Amino acid sequence: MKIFKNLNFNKLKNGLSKTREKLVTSINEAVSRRAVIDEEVLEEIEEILITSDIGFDIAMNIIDETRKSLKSQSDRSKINIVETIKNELVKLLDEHSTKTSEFELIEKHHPLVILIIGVNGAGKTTTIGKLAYIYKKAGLKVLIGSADTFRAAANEQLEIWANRVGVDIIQKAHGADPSSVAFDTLNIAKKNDIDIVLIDTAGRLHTKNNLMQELNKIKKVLSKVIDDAPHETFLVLDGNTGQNALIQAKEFSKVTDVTGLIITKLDGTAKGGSIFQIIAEQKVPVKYIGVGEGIDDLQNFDAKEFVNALFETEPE
Ligand SMILES: Nc1nc2c(ncn2[C@@H]2O[C@H](COP(=O)(O)OP(=O)(O)OP(=O)(O)O)[C@@H](O)[C@H]2O)c(=O)[nH]1
Ligand SMILES: [Mg+2]
Repeated sequence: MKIFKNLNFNKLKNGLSKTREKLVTSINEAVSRRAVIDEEVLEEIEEILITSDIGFDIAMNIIDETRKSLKSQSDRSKINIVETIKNELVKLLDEHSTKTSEFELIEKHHPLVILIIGVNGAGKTTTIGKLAYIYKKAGLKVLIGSADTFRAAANEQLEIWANRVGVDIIQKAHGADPSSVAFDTLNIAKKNDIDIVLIDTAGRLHTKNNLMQELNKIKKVLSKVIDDAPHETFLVLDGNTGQNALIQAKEFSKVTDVTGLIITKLDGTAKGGSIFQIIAEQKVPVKYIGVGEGIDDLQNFDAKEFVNALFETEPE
């Protein structure tokens, strides 16, 4: 199976413009203001990193590593210090990345079942539409299960996406048991030789406890139909919420085994730096990032491409 990557460098670059303004522009200014790169510059950059949602510990760590790295190099040029910081950022993002894509996983699991979770408004439903588009474009047979039976308009919204992409959707009436939608979806997927199943879930129920219990129930039901399903549980986080996204990630991973993260709405925010903190704390790979509302605005996450796009360096 050919591994398919949805990655458009210019789109990524444009999507990250607000974060760039806050982070990279300040770093570049700090560097170009000085004739020599000394400790004072490093401290200034450290401060920029701390105030850019990257988080205190990570900022300190990056500057420490940069300091070390610069000591062992004779080149103390301005370009070199920015390159060193970029390398440290890539290292951090790469530390918990997985190299296995869904396209490899479907060789093992057929259908591959992906559960999409996250708080209300994070971008779950939109992301499912975009994922379905990516998978369909790659030639896979996709089925969507609409297990958000709580929000009145949820079915309709997901149906619009399914129609746009041209994939089938399984849904039940508003208020139906979400687990029964999940159950039906997997059975239908098995019968119809589906490659990938995407299950949408509610972001809000009556109480938070309810939501977590419901997710576990859905998982249990999925595993009744296919032993090891769900094979992936992607947590969708709104990149706009910065620190709040971190808290959500902690809450969800306490009760469920999150296998991948999807960070949405990076196009509308200057808080994109929080992605570094989320990865460092969660130790879970970021699979995709959302850089717009359009069908083609979900990008594969690649540490190097991300940092290059942030710093506007064209890829080699
Ligand atoms: N700009 C931008 N908007 C996005 C992105 N992803 C999602 N959105 C928007 O965020 C809003 C909420 O998205 P939904 O997909 O409905 O979120 P949800 O998690 O399914 O929400 P609930 O069903 O209420 O739990 C919509 O208006 C989307 O268009 C993104 O990457 N960029
Ligand atoms: Mg939704």
